[in-house]
Amino acid sequence: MSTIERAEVFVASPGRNFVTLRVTTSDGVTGLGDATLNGRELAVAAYLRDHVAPQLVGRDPARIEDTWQYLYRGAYWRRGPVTMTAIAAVDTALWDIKGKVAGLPVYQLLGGRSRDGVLVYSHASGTDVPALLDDVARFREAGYRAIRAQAAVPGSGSYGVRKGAIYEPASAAVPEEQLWSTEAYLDFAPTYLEAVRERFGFGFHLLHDVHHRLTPIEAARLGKRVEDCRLFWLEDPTPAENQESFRLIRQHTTTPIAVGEALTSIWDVGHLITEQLVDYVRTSVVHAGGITHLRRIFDLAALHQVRTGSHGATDLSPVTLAAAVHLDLAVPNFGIQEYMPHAPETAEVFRGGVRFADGMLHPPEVPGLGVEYDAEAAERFPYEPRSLPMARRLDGSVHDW
Ligand code: GCO
Ligand code: MG
Repeated sequence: MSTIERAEVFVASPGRNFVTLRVTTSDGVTGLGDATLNGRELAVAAYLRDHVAPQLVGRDPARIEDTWQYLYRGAYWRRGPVTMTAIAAVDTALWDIKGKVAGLPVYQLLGGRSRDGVLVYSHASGTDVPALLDDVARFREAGYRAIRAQAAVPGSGSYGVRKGAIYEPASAAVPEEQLWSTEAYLDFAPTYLEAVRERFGFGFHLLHDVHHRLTPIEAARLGKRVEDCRLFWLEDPTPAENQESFRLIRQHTTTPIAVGEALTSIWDVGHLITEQLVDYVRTSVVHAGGITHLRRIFDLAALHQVRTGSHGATDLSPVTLAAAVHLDLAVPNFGIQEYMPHAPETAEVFRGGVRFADGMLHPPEVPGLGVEYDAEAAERFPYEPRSLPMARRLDGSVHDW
């Protein structure tokens, strides 16, 4: 029997920080898993190195479900982003190994294709409305069929607006403090979403991310106000610790709602799904326990007419993106996949990966996930401490970023 011989953890910053797990079997087969938790990278690296890797050695790499249960139930302590990201990395690496051993791309192991390609959306943004409109035009020309639009709120801070070519919110070792005014945002955001529809029409999907900034009643007001923009979704309108709070938004608007990029388990989204309080679930391979657990969430969602819309910002590595596309291709209730191209340096370390064409992503047609890690090249990009920003209201109190 083949056994797990090594589980190595790499931390490097090719364009941004990534934590990567590489599992090697006694037959010399390797599998990769992404373990990146933005701004908390070293916590997951230590969890993997100190607690998980020693328990993997000698185990059967083919027993994916059993390993998931062993790491989840066997640890006694449950859920949470650090634990679930570490479990995700192991799970993803084992799916990669299973695909390589079988000689099949991972989507074939998940039931095969349900569609020809994976519809993606990318991020258009601007420091003002004209800059946003130029950016939307650029994404339209590049062939995107779905575009998220964000503009900086005048006189108040923002989120989701690119500073350079790549969107990268983790800006400094100590969190940068940004200002926030809900009133200014609620007055301004609908005007630029309307400006996008006025200039470019309705021949593509338009999305918008609220980034947990509103209360349920404020979110209800926004959703109602932008109904004529026919958004594909309004994302994270309010924090989701209290899943029941989405019912109030639902009662007031037909604008579809997406939630889940910061949630890590089926229990964090179960009520949202079974009560049909959202339309899209945004949990990801890397932060929600790997392919095994995400598939479980997506299957629950399918029973309740909730579609998928996984997180795919640049802090999710090319390994996660590939794993996401394999799963997106297979599940019946796929909705859309977030996609932001990585920095050029990222491709010097992560070789291979997904292919973009005509607004869709396609998986690598090779055994496994189709991404390899160049550990030697990674040494040229040492880890840099970076945190996500935080937000304060105009009176100085802390708000949700
Ligand atoms: C998105 C997200 C990101 C996150 C980031 C956090 O919708 O893509 O909101 O911009 O803030 O990925 O790590
Ligand atoms: Mg988001």
